[in-house]
Amino acid sequence: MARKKIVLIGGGQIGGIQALLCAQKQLGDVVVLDIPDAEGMVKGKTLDIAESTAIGGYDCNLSGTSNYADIAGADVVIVTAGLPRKPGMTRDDLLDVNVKIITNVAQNVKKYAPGAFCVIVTNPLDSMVYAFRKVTGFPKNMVCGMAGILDTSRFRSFIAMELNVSVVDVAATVMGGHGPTMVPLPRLCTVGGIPLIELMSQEKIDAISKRTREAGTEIVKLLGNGSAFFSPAASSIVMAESFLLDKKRVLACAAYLEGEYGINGYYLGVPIVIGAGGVEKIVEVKLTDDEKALLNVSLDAVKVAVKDVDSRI
Ligand code: A3D
Repeated sequence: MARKKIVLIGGGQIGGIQALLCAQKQLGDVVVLDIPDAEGMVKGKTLDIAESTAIGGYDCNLSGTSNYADIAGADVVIVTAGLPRKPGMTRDDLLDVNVKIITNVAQNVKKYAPGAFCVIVTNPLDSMVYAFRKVTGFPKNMVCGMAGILDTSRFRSFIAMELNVSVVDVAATVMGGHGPTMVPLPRLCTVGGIPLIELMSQEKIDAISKRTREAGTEIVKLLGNGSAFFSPAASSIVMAESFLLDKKRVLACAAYLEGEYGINGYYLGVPIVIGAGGVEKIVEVKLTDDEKALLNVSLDAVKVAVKDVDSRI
């Protein structure tokens, strides 16, 4: 069987780690595409990773390019092209610049890799994945956004740290838009099969939910220049892996909703199943009235950004 082809559009902080993870997991051959000014940078990064494969014993060809013809035949396209946040910025502050970048990327992916499973990572996430799909017109099962896996991973990590238990045993989901209105769902969280609410005080749970909502900003402040990249890279590669290996993982991602959760025509973070068919299923959880209200607040925030996108493309 021929190797799969994974295309990473944007070879910056996240793109570089994604390329390394693809090689280490031997998911397929990797092409990293960036703007012409950054072509040397992506050629250098991919060559550097290629020179590490002998040490790890990973069979993977890697290349860097600024030529979209090189993405032809991609099985997976992951997009991080765009600006990241700086301290003091919200994700929505990026919309103006990033919507232009996503439009350009989407036009080229449509032309050169129309059969790919596309994962968008560029912020503001929920409106950028919407923009990408609007420009490409790709089927909804082939375009989704990475955010919920990261938000859920942050939530799970904080719970594991607090309880001093293995993070592997913490199962959870965070829904909604990727921003301060995201919706951690402690009611659905379990630790080794035991409901979290039986193991932790409500105050602690509230504090961890708040830290989760602000986790991206916490990293932006600490780094001082740019935003999180290790965990976003790992989160997006999980999605590619589930597609390429038909794992059918249940993962919180931004999916296009057409009636699910009473929402129509927007991308929002919900649990989905990713397999060889792309987004194979949207899992509908029965939410309490309070949880539904929080999800709707989050949707309202996404709607504002989507309206902005619609006025531009
Ligand atoms: P950075 O290191 O700046 O890399 C972005 C790369 O995109 C750079 O190498 C640019 O040269 C490249 N680029 C810019 N314009 C184009 C274009 N038109 N075509 C191709 N490449 C282009 O940023 P990063 O890797 O840290 O972050 C990338 C994006 O991911 C940003 O928008 C972040 O806000 C976003 N992000 C999202 C999450 C989510 O959870 C959704 C988390 C962290 C970062």
